[in-house]
Amino acid sequence: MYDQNDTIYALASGLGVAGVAVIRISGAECLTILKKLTTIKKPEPNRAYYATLSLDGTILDKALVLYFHTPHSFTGEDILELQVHGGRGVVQAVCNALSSFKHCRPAERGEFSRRAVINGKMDLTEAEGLLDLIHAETEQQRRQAFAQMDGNLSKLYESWREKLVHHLAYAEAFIDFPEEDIPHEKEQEINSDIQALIDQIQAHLNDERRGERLREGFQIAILGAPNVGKSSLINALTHKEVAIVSQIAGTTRDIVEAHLDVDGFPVILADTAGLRESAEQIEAEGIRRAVKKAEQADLILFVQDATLPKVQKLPKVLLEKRVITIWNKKDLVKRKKTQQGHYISAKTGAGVTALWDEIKQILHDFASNGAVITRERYRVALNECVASLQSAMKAGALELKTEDLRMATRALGRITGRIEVDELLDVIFRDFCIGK
Ligand SMILES: Nc1nc2c(ncn2[C@@H]2O[C@H](COP(=O)(O)OP(=O)(O)OP(=O)(O)O)[C@@H](O)[C@H]2O)c(=O)[nH]1
Ligand SMILES: [Mg+2]
Repeated sequence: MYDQNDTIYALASGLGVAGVAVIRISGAECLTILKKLTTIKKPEPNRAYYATLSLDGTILDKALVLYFHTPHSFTGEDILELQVHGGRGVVQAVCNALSSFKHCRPAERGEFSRRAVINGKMDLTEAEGLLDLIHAETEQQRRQAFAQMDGNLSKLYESWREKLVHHLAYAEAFIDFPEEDIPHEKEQEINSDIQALIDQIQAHLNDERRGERLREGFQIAILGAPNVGKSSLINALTHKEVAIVSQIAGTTRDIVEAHLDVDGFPVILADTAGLRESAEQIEAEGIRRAVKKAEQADLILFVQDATLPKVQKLPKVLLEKRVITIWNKKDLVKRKKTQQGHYISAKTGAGVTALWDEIKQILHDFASNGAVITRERYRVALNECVASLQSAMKAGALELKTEDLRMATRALGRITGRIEVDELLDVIFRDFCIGK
C-alpha cells in the first residue's frame, strides 16, 4: 500500500501536444517544492503567479503557478498547480524534477479524489459523479453527472441517514437506561417515520434504472423475421452503411451495433439476426443472441414485412418489453394502414423521421430531473436498507428494533462513505441529557 502522507503529483490535463498542460501537486511538500523551483518565497493562496521553473540551474519552463492552502483546496491538502507549456518534453522535465523531491511521487489512479473524500471535501457519490462527469459524452450524461457531483444524491441519502441516526440515538439511550420506558407517542413517531422512509426509498428504487441507463446508454434492439429489412432500417436510422443488406434471408448473424447521440441521450442501436425456426447452427446461435439482446434492451423495434399477409409474433420472453411495431416496405404495398405501429420504407426513408420522433419522445420521457440511482452499488445498499427498515417495523423488542435501525443506517452510510459512530455520539450528547 502506498504512503498516504506522500506528496503526489500528476498531469491533470490530457497527454499529448497541447498549448498548456496542467500538473497538479498535492501534499505537505508543496511549499518546499515551490520555493525550490521558483523564486516565490511566500505565495499568497489562490493567486496566479507567472514564474520561471528551474532546478539546480537548469531552466525547465515558464509557467503559471497557483497555490491553494490547506484545507481550502480540492484535496483538502496544500495544492500546487503548474500550468506549463503542453509538450511532452516539458511535462517530462517538470515531472522528473518533482520526482527528485523527498516524499514526492507520482499519484496513483484516483488518488487526488480519494484524498478529497478522506479529507471530507466530498463524499463517495460526489466523487463518483465527478468520475462520470469526466467520462460524460452527451449532454444528458453531463447534466446527470454534474448534478451528482454537485451533491444531489449525497443530500438525499444523507437526509435519510440523519433521520435514522436520530431515532437510533434515541432508541440506544433507552436501552442504556432501562428504568425508563420509551414514551408511547415517541415509539409511534419512530414507526411512522420508518414507514415514510421505506415508502420514499422504494419510490426512489422504482425508477426503471433511468440513471444507470443514462450512464451506460439506452439500448434499442431491432428484431424481426429474416429479410423484413432490419439491416436496412439500422442504415436508414443512422444514415450510414452500418450493416450488410441483401435479399438473402439470414444475412445478418452477429449483432451489429451503432452508438448514437440522440438529443443528448447516448443510444446503442443494435441490428440482429432474423428470427426463424429452421436455421443452421451458426444462424441459430445468431438468433439466440438476438433474443438475448432484445431481452436486455430498453426498447425493441419489432420489424414486420408489410407486403406479407402473415403477422409475426414477438417471442414470449419479450412480451413485457417496451416495443414499437414497424411495418416495413410500405413502398411495395397499396393497401391502407390498418395495423397499429409505424408504416415505413427503410429503402426510400419514408416514415423514418416519424419513427425517430416517437423514439425521441420515449427518451425524453425516460429522462428525469430528480436525483436518480446511477450505480448498482447504490441499488444494492438501498435494498438492504429497506429490508432492515421493514424488519425494524416488525421487531417487538426495542433492542431488536435498534439493531435493525443500525443496519439500515449503515447501508445508507456505505453509499456515501460516512460511518455513524462519532456522529451517533454527537447526537446523543446534543439531544439528550444523559448525565441527569
Ligand atoms: N422495396 C423495399 N425493399 C426493402 C425495404 N427494406 C428492405 N428491403 C429489401 O429487403 C431485403 C432484405 O433487407 P435486409 O435489410 O437485409 O433485411 P434483414 O431483415 O436485415 O434480413 P436478415 O439479416 O436476413 O435477417 C433487401 O433486398 C432489401 O433491399 C423497403 O422498405 N422497401
Ligand atoms: Mg440483416
